[in-house]
Amino acid sequence: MYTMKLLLLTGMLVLFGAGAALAEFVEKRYEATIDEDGVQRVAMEGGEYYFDPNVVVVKVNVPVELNVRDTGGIAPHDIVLHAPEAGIDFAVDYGREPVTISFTPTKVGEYEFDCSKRFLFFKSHRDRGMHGILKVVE
Ligand SMILES: [Cu+2]
Repeated sequence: MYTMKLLLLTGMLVLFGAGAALAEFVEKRYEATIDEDGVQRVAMEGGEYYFDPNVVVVKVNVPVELNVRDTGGIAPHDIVLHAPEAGIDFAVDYGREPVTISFTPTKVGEYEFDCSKRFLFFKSHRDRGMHGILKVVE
């Protein structure tokens, strides 16, 4: 009986460990360049359950166009970033067709974005790995 309990406990620990490993944050970094028309364009994919890139570096006081699209999973996704003090404030749904989000960051700093979706009582998309950082630099 003791052995059974031990096996059960070990199994649960292994499952828990696998779940934690899935949510591990692996950095996919993109440093935006400024196009001839003075806009920094970033193409981003959001899917189950990641953003690619998930670390985006942009210059302060230069307009940004963030093009976000889904890769075609079943779950709907959005991208949310609330930093009005830095001129960045959006919450946008997107699908397979890319959606363009335009803003001009006005303050150097690191701003977190994520997907706010959650299905019923399951873990939120954020907890499953759908989050990232917008780094605004000089
Ligand atoms: Cu999502």
